[in-house]
Amino acid sequence: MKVIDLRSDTVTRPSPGMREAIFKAEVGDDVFEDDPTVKRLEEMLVTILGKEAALFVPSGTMANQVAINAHTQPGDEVIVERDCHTYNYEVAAHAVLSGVQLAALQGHHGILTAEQVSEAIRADDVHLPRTSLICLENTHNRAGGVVYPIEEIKRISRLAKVRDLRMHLDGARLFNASMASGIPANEYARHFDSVSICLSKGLGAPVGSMIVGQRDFIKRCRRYRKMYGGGMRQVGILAAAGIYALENNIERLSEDHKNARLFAEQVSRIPGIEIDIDTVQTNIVVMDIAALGMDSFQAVEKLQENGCMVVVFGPTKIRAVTHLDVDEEDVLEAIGVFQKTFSDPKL
Ligand code: TLP
Repeated sequence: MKVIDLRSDTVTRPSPGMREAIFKAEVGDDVFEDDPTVKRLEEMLVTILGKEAALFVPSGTMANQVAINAHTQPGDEVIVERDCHTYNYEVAAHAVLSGVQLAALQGHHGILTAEQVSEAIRADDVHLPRTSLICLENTHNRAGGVVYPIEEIKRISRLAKVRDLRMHLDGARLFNASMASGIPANEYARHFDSVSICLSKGLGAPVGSMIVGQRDFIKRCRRYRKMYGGGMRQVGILAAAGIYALENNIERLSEDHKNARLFAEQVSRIPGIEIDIDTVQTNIVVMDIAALGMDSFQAVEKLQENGCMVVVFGPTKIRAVTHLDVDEEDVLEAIGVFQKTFSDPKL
């Protein structure tokens, strides 16, 4: 039986063109900084995002964690949104590896306002942790792929400058935000000291994330990457996939967005499934299935039996993500699986 895999945009497999680029990659030892393909990828990101330097790392989690460490001192506090990836899905690495605590503020659809951030900045007092960093996420995964409004980013960034705080962007899906809003990725990046992006999500590379920022910051990141075991050797074979992804797979993200919209519009018509259509701005669809009278684990299991894989996203929430290995026909099939699974009165 064919199974449509909508668990994440991380599930894509390298295309023949990407595999050819991997096959042909020139390599060197990247810990000695002499892998020419890694250098080329890093230079590409520097140009695309308009920063001084870039670093190739194995994962989005490592990118965020290395950046947090390079921006902070142990005992600092980092302002984040409650539903962000760093707070929820990075195994509390910030606490273990950087010795910082997070001030996790509740946003609206993952978006914090400058006023909320301002209120959370600690006063200079002997009892209190020192606020040193603000991390935002664009697009916001748990909120359903929501694009961070650029005006709010500008307001928060102005506040950060006045209060002498650093700004990091978890831009795992920054190119999705850019394609959806029409705002160039470097226009988002401009307002942050550092940005992480993932090559292995919607862009379709098998492995890899990048951090960009100022030269001295990236130098510190390079040390933490090594410390975390992320110094890689002939990794040009993976960087080649990243270059291919940047050259070929950014523009097409809008197809994923169209497919997510189609999926959300049809699936939201199924009685018992709630989707906040306003949040479906990119390639992620979060569904609340409380009214179906089953928990999300049961729902995911039944969907898989019928031919569609999605993930549990909370006790009554499930998530579907469109990506470059599913086309409109697959999405129509997935909609059919949902209709069949949840319209059965004997559920
Ligand atoms: N997200 C994964 C899961 O971990 C939830 C997914 O399937 O969406 N930032 C954001 C916003 C992310 O969504 C993710 C991965 C990461 C960072 C971490 O990237 P990796 O998986 O490469 O460590």
